[in-house]
Amino acid sequence: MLVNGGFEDGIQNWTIINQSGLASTLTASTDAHTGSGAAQVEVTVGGNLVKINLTSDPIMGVSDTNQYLVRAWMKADGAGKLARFKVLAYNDDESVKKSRSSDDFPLTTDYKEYIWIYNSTSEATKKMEVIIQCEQDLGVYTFDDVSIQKITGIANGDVEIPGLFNWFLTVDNTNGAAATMEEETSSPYEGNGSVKVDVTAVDENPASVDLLNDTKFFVTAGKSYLFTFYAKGAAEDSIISRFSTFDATSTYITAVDDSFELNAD
Ligand SMILES: [Ca+2]
Ligand SMILES: [Ca+2]
Repeated sequence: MLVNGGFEDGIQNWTIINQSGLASTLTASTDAHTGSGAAQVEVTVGGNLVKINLTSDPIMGVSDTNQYLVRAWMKADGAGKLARFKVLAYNDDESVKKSRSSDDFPLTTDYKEYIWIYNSTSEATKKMEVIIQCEQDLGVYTFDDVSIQKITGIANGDVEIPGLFNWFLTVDNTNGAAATMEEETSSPYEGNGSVKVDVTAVDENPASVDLLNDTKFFVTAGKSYLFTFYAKGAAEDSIISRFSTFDATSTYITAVDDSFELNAD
């Protein structure tokens, strides 16, 4: 969705906006993560994290409410210097409809990928911008491979985004159930990641330990939806899958359950 997010065309399609007396310069760099181009911002008057904005060209035709995955490879000339993501969504009359920001990321002096899920939960918007803010400290910040993509279906269903984004474990320990969740990289079905649930105490209720993906998307009554996953476990372990639906006010409507016996593969 972003044009020139990899900075292979220099700094085309990107603008640096300095506010309130702060100062920085944006230049093309060859210190790339991939390809041969990156973007470098040198902050010469800093002191406020939100006043210098590396801003993308507007993304037009964004017409629905969704979740978006924002990612970038970033580094700084000193460890601990901060950067964060921001998305601005606009009304038709160009006024800002919604502004949302990620947590602050302390950067390192080597390239590392930073990831944020932007929830476009407001009404539909026609235009939005992706911004990187990086101006608390003076110095040089380098960026490459900035992207934003709409999450369709179940977000992070393949568990390839590091950090178990979108996955939650809920444990009802009223009758003694206990379990933990962790990222498992040693034996994924595909790729590099999977999610492992370690049930350490059981009760008689299969709903006491729930592995939950929090993606919300629109479904249409009367249509069929295919819900698939890969799972393994110890002998005689069994699981129940559940696909839940809610109305527009997040009130629970119904759920479809299925049960499966697992094996070790
Ligand atoms: Ca590049
Ligand atoms: Ca995987």
